[in-house]
Amino acid sequence: MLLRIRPFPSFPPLSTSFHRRRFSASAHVTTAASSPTTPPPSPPPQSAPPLVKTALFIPPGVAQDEVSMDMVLPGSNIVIGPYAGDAKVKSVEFVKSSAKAKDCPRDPLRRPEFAVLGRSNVGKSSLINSLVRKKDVALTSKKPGKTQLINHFLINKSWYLVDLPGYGFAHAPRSAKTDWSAFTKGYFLNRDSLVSALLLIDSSVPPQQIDLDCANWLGRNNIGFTFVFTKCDKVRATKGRRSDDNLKKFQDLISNHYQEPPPWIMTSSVTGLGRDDLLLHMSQLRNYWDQEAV
Ligand SMILES: Nc1nc2c(ncn2[C@@H]2O[C@H](COP(=O)(O)OP(=O)(O)OP(=O)(O)O)[C@@H](O)[C@H]2O)c(=O)[nH]1
Ligand SMILES: [Mg+2]
Repeated sequence: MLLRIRPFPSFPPLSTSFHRRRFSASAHVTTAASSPTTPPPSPPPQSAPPLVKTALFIPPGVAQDEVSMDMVLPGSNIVIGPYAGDAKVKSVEFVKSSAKAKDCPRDPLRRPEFAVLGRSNVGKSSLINSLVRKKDVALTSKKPGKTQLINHFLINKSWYLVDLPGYGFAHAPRSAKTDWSAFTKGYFLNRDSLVSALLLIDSSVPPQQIDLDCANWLGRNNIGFTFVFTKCDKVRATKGRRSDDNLKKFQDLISNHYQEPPPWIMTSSVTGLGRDDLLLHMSQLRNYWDQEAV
């Protein structure tokens, strides 16, 4: 069963409230976890909205009023709950490259899978290598369009990571352009072992409409996803285009579109930022899916 995130049908104008709400939420929920010597923060005004409910991703098995900040993964809005389990990657095997959705592995065990998608060059293959702690399990390149097929990797003989071709790189050579609509959409619409997508967003560039369109398409088709911000090591690297500014702008853009906030997490395949936390988040999605699938 997919963890469904319900989008609103279209994107309203940009709002700047998301970060304020999120950090207020943090202060609010910290109350539950404060030590006895710490003076409690003043209570929110009576009219304050239920902040925790609107900003954090609260997984199955966690009641909203039991959330405390020590349950939130660093650099993310993701609360960790009782379904989180062993997240260590012990083995990885390349299984198959498929040119069409219908050629993807048919697994009699129906082992769960996570699809990694995003614009060309966003860092999909690099993220997979980072998650499995190997340099070249998935092939990476400075040139966009390196991944042209749907590539399945089996992790710990129990679940799959799927590397998908990128979308939307206008300057890619013709040979590197993939008809993402016909190709990858077919995968998403027909893969009943898909637990969730990881939608990668390049934090080193300002928000791109095509990423918002992709998120909206997933939402409209009831495909659960996590926003994974990549290249977060590039914070402050480029003048006027800081990663954390880009990230905030992106979150502002999406903040009003979801009844339940989608999970998001900051990562870097260069420094390993977010790697273990993302694996932990995936373990809770997977374990919940396993239980529901019985
Ligand atoms: N600084 C930095 N560079 C990164 C990171 N992740 C990926 N890159 C670089 O970005 C480029 C593209 O990475 P890939 O992993 O091949 O990107 P992709 O999304 O798989 O690209 P396609 O297969 O073409 O769609 C490479 O030069 C990587 O070294 C990161 O976290 N930080
Ligand atoms: Mg790739």
